[in-house]
Amino acid sequence: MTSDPQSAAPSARPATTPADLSAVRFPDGFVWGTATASYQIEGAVAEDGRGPSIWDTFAHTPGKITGGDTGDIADDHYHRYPEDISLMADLGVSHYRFSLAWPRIQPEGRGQLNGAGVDFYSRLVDSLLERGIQPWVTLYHWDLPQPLEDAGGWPERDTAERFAEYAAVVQQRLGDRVKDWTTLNEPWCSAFLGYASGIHAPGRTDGPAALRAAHHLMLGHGLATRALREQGARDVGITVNLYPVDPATDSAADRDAARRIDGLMNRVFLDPLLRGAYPEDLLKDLSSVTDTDHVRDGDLAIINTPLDFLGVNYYTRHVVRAGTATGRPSNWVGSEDVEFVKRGIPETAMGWEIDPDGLYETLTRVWREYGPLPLYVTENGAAFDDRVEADGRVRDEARRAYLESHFAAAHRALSEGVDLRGYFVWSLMDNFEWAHGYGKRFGLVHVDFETQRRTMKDSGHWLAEITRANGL
Ligand code: IFM
Repeated sequence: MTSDPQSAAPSARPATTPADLSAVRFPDGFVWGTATASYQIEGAVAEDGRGPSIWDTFAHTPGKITGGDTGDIADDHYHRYPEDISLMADLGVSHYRFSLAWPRIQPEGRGQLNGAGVDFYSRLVDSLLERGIQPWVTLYHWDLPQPLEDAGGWPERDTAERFAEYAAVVQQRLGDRVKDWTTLNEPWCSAFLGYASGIHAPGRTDGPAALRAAHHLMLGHGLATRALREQGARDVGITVNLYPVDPATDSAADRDAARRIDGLMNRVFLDPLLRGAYPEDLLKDLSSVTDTDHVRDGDLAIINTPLDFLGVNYYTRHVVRAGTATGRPSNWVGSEDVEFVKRGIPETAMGWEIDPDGLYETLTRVWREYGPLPLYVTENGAAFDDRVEADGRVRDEARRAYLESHFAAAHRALSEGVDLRGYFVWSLMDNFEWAHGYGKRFGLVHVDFETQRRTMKDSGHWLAEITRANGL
């Protein structure tokens, strides 16, 4: 997830933490987890028959990633997963959300299975279960097999069909032990960062292609959901990254800018997934950009296949105003003129404003406008400039405070009736933060990328108390 905020400041909204934290208790059975993604942690990109993904190609293209970093080694999780599972056990989490590298399982993105790739995930799942940690599998967290991109990628309908086939074979191999499935992680990023602004793989800058990609990602989700269930899966959902979008002022132009960005960010996915239709106003906004010939009869019914849960990833809020287009490639297809405004409130190392109220608003909005349906926070967390001090500790007080305020915000939504079932912290450990490389540390566990030494941060020790107490 990446925003493109610009300067200046409307009235700042303070990040709030409730006075009485001891009242924050979560229901019995509440899921506490940590999350990661394959390309961000695994490394071993050419081992045991794994094929190249679009992220291998992109990261090896000069100028795309800060410092020229790549995921070639990453956290070397492919070899060190037993140690990483021990760290999860220390955190006391009940669940681990991770993604499968499609090119490890189907190097060509179709047909022939790579047995060694499946075996890796099978070992990982078994090892988690041995430690009493439930695997929560995301099928796609952005590492499309390169041969599928060479054939046109997500803007092509065929990719959605290949994705459903892949989902079915994975359920056949792992479905005896994996209960919870997420089809896609953050299709907004795949579509708009990947095909519109091009700051993520595959790095294309083609607005209409991004809109076709968004549709085919959702179609792939719907087809995969049906394929998983036909093979016996019971708990299937999708994860979307949602932001409240506020106008910078009450002017009609700023309010319209907020409506348009909300359409392109949130409702473009929520409406088809949960209502079976694209928002009318969004279609109107986009009518001069593209036609809808790629949307075939029956697609929206497939996309609208009932979900067992919705995963929500939350990091910050957008504040926007009407402005002028820069002419540079933009995530905001058809609304390139909208400017993103900073409010002058504290930020993380990503430059994302810290706004726990936005999590409360996001969860209650989904519940009010699209629910009722079970929700999980499938990602929330923060990057800060952490370092291991001479005494071996990582004093990441800012991350603890960030998580505490967001847990409290989620609890507030829960206490108002939202069916929130769990919370996954992003991330288990520092990892490859996409176009930012290794410079942005989101982990509860610090990783020294020279030595691969792992160090539990203070926030990790604190989280272990939260998971034990099931409250703050
Ligand atoms: O690292 C990413 C993750 O892959 C998807 N959600 C947002 C995280 C932080 O940017």
